[in-house]
Amino acid sequence: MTKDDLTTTRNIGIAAHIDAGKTTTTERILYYSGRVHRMGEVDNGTTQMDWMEQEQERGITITSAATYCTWNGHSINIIDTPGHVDFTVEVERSLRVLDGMVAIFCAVGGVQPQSETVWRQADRYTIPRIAFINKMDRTGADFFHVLDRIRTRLGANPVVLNFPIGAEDTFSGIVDIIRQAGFTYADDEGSKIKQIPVPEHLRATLEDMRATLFEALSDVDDGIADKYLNDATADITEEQIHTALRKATIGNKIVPVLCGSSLKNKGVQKLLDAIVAYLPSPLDVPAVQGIDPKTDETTERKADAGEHTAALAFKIAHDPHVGHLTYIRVYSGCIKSGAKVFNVNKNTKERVTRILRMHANHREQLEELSAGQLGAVVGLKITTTGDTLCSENKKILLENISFPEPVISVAIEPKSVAEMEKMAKSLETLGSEDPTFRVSINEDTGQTIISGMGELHLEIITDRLFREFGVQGKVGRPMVAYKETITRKTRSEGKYIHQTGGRGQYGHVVLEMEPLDPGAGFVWETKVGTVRVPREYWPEARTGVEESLTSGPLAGYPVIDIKVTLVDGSVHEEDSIALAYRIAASIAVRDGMDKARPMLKEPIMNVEIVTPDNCMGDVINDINQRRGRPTSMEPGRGNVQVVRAMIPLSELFGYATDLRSRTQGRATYTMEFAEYREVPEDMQDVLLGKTA
Ligand SMILES: Nc1nc2c(ncn2[C@@H]2O[C@H](COP(=O)(O)OP(=O)(O)OP(=O)(O)O)[C@@H](O)[C@H]2O)c(=O)[nH]1
Ligand SMILES: [Mg+2]
Repeated sequence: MTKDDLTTTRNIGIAAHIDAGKTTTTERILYYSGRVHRMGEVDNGTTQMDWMEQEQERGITITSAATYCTWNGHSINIIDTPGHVDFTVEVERSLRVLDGMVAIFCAVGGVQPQSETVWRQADRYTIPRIAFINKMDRTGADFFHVLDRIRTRLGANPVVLNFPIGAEDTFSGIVDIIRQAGFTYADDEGSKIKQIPVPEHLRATLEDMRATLFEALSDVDDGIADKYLNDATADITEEQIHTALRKATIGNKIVPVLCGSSLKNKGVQKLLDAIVAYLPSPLDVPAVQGIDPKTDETTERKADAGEHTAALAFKIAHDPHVGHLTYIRVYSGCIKSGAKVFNVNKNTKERVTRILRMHANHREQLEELSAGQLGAVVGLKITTTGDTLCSENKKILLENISFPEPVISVAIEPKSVAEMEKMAKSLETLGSEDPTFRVSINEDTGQTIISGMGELHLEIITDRLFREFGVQGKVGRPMVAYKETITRKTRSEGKYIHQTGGRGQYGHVVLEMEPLDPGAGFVWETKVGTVRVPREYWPEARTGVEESLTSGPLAGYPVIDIKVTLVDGSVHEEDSIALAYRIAASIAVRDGMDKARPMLKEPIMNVEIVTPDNCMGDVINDINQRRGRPTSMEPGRGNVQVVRAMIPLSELFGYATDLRSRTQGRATYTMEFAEYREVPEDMQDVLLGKTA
């Protein structure tokens, strides 16, 4: 890829709340760009992007799908992500490797909870973005209300580039602020666009919006600032506006806002124009940073095909035709078909046998992938999600992708003993695709337990297990995935001395354990001299600690939010060996746990309920009954209230049905994981079987 090719490349993600219209918009993008010749519809299961059986049946996206198109001489790689909160990991890993994002909002629903979540994710990765207010044709559509919510709820600086002519069933086109013209659609397909003068009643709005635009651009462009302050905005050229908009968007100073109705084929071409005009190319984003594993120092790689190779594996999938696929983003250098790459995390080389450009579940063979490109490779067997691939003679370790802990589990039982092996193998395959899915064995009952992000997540996994992998078995009822933690700081000692004839085994450590704030996970520190405990045994001690923490003292749940410090220990001149330090550390943990007052922790969910005014009292009472705590209430649009609350997940099973019957089906809710919090003592006793 030449520099010119990179300048005209866009790697973008489409993210939003469930049902906002991401997939529909992507399908329209593919159609208008000439990539496909028939529009796919979510509602009759004919989309290119939602190709999994489960996706087509349910009309929702489950796994992010990559595709590719060209527009105005630019190549656009697009990842369509799912909106359902159970699959948020798909958004996380996509944003990690993309340069820009299109956030889609429903013109009726506005800034819904999951739109806020993906917005915060994009903030974390400082990803420049465009907002597209979709569904302008729906009853209740209100462009300016959503615009206001983007400003207030997301704290963004939205700058309108086009606004609707009409709304709901009179939505007929858009006013382009920059060109100061209206555009309407002469056919249902939205391909024949007609330019019209701006309707008289929208002229004042146009002037307002232009003033806001120039004010925002004045911050990044002195030329525009000058003309704006001197009332000479008529002299500002379209070219100047585009340049300043691009700069401001890439600098994350503003968010361009567009509108349309993807389903009714309006506004999508303008969105494509904006993607090309304002979202960054791989050359516009900062060089990727990583660690040089030799020196532990920060280093970087520029988006340049001539540099040493650096790429990140962000997704594993199993394709029925080509088998194990590893999706990668190449940041620098180039990866060639048939060549070997070095996996830094696994410290080994692997051969890339084929390179593919994916279009949902179709593929096109490529000879190489170079800096700034996304693609899928075949042949990598041990590479997992988050691993760095690079040149062996110039290594770099890119930051891994972080994934949330599963909060819910179910037991699954194969129909017969013969099915057991098949099930275990299939679960392993599913687990390698999905880092938020875990498999474990309950030590007491011998049952296989699968854990994940929510009921839907586990439902899809078991459905795939039965249908795609042909396993026969049954699924238990969902259970909360509890965790354990400690509440008191302790110091404990572990000694492992083993004498058997020849050389003995000696390991000795002293550990300090202390509780951390919710969400902190596991932190390890070493505060010991290398004479007391030689450096080579430190990683062993850590491994021993981590292994012991996978099963807590109360009921065998993983221990979280804990800091363990190696503070002391000793060596034996002849007998000290690595393994003994690992065992000593686990003895110290086991011993320390009991003194550290362990507690159970349970997942707490952020729940947002949209309820009719007159059901509000009932809804709040019910939240309290469920050990929940309302955190805010505000009037929504129409006669509804938006109630936010934090409620333990264990109290939310069956909530959908309950809420429906309480409000005659008029309230809706969404929830997402907030944090793990200690279980009240009396409940804990019940859970641990201490009281009847
Ligand atoms: N009225 C109207 N409906 C739309 C529009 N865009 C999409 N829809 C409908 O909204 C529903 C959801 O559309 P999708 O494109 O699947 O939404 P999504 O954001 O991909 O949903 P998830 O991937 O499941 O999060 C479907 O029934 C679409 O037909 C629109 O512009 N107007
Ligand atoms: Mg979708």
